[in-house]
Amino acid sequence: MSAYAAELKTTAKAMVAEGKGILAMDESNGTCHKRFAKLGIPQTEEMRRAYRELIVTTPNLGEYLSGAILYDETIRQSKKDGTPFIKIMSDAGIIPGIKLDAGAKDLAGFPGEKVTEGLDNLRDRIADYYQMGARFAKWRAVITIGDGIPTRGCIEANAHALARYAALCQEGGLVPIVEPEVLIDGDHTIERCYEVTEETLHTVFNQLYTQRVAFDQMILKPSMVISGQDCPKLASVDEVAEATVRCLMNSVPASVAGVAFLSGGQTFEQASAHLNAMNVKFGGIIPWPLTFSYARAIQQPALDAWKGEEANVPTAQKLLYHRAKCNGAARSGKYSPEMEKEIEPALAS
Ligand code: 5MM
Repeated sequence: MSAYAAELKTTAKAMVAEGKGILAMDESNGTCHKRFAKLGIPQTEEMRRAYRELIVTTPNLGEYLSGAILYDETIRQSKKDGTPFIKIMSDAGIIPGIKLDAGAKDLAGFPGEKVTEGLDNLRDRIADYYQMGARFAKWRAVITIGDGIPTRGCIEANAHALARYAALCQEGGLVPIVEPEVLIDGDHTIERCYEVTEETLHTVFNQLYTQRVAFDQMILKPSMVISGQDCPKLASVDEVAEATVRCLMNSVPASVAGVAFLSGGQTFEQASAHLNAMNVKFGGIIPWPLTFSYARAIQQPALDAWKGEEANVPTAQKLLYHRAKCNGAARSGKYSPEMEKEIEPALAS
């Protein structure tokens, strides 16, 4: 048992607190630059810092965010006046987390498939991040659906790495977010997504058990069971909610501290509606809190409005706060599409 077991349980519970969820703001520089490039924002360290300052200084964000996942560069950065981001977040009641994976790389011998790297030296990195103030971590594995894929080789390699990462996190005092993402890319049906997600989750939990990971001291960050984005027949909100909960019920141990979904390329309204439907329809029977750990589905409207201009910061912050609020409501089954109309008057004021 980890020397940190009691602290890990407390942190994990706080991460999935009622009405709150997690913001993923852990884009590596490459991903951040892709998003900046689309909007003509200069791809520099200072612009990355300014954007993350916009996020962490958004007033009252802690009302709806329990935590935020940072990137290595970001956890070391500060506001222009010198206040470290970690302090601003902690003062706002937002637990700092850190991305620990080194990205998904081609899996040797398995064309079209990836394995996530980053296990080398991980124990020492975890100790450093704990010292800096991080209290949870994230590792994302990527599973692609296509012709003849995913293979067992890919699913097992990723599940093993996720479990090794999670065990090291618990040893070092960080709650592991275990993120096996089944990509939305492709024309597959929701039924095919169900099969792949179920096989992936069974394999991941088998490996977590084998590596002696404590389920009540970890958070699962899965993708939803959803039609591929190019599928001719897209599943409805209720179908996604039903298939996702059925899949989790068949593969996730009841003692897992919480489930925080990724948005994976859904629109921000879809991401809120799907999470809400799961909590409304199944909140009474599921054993774990279901919340969000979205990146694009929270950040995108704010990034679009900011465009790299200081003058746009207040508008961007209102948009960010509003998306956090919508998803905080979805965490409790209290979101409605009507909430989307609240933002217009707020922007005018
Ligand atoms: C923020 O994006 C994360 C991946 O970053 P890199 O690819 O740059 O390492 C990603 O893991 C993210 O945290 C999750 O996929 C959730 O993001 P979405 O946008 O799918 O909600």
